[in-house]
Amino acid sequence: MPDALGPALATAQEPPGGRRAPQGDRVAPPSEYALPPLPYAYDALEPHIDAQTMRIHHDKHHAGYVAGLNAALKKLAEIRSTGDYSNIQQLSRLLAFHAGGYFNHIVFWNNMAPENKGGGGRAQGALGHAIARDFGGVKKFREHFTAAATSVEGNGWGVLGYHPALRRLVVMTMMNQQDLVTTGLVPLLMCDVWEHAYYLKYQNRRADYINAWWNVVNWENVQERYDARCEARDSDGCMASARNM
Ligand code: MN3
Repeated sequence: MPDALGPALATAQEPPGGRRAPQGDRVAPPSEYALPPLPYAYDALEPHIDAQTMRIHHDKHHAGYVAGLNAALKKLAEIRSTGDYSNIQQLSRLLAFHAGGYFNHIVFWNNMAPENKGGGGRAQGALGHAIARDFGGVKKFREHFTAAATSVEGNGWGVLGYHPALRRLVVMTMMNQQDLVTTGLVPLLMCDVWEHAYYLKYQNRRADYINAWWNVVNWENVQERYDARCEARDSDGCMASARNM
């Protein structure tokens, strides 16, 4: 075999997402997540949010989500090595819950600043323009967001987000904290596990369906989605700003 084909063959046999060198500004995840400090003093948001609330919220609740996220990731690594997936349902739920808690609060803390020292006022520039375009003005946006956030049943969040597929700002709510779609998750690979997606052929054997589905996953498309969607988001600052918070 000619030498010239060597590298091409090696590339073709490389597992998807495999041993390639880090590219561009993609940053490897930390081995353990840490609780970021508040970007201001505990009492900086007084009188609107009191210092004791901030102290407990950050030092106890947010810290708890960070610990939970690290514990879930560690446990998942363990079960991958043992191959015992009997707790996968609970661990998947815990990972989503604590990852949501970890990330949402980083956004939340950075979304706030002391009144008249960055807090208050209104959106300016391109964001202000987009709010006017997508909500009919700042007042309408504020009413909409307030009503939506107020209406959340039980624990949850109100969210203003940019939806990359809709290419517009949207207000969404989420119950609890693990519905990452509403905070801007960019889907790269999805498998429909509604019964309508497999029942006629596989009946109740969902695992058989998913095992078969892996044979038709278009990894080139998955990679293209990653490159296009995530790089585009980097260029408009969404992911870059999240990393820097
Ligand atoms: Mn909270």
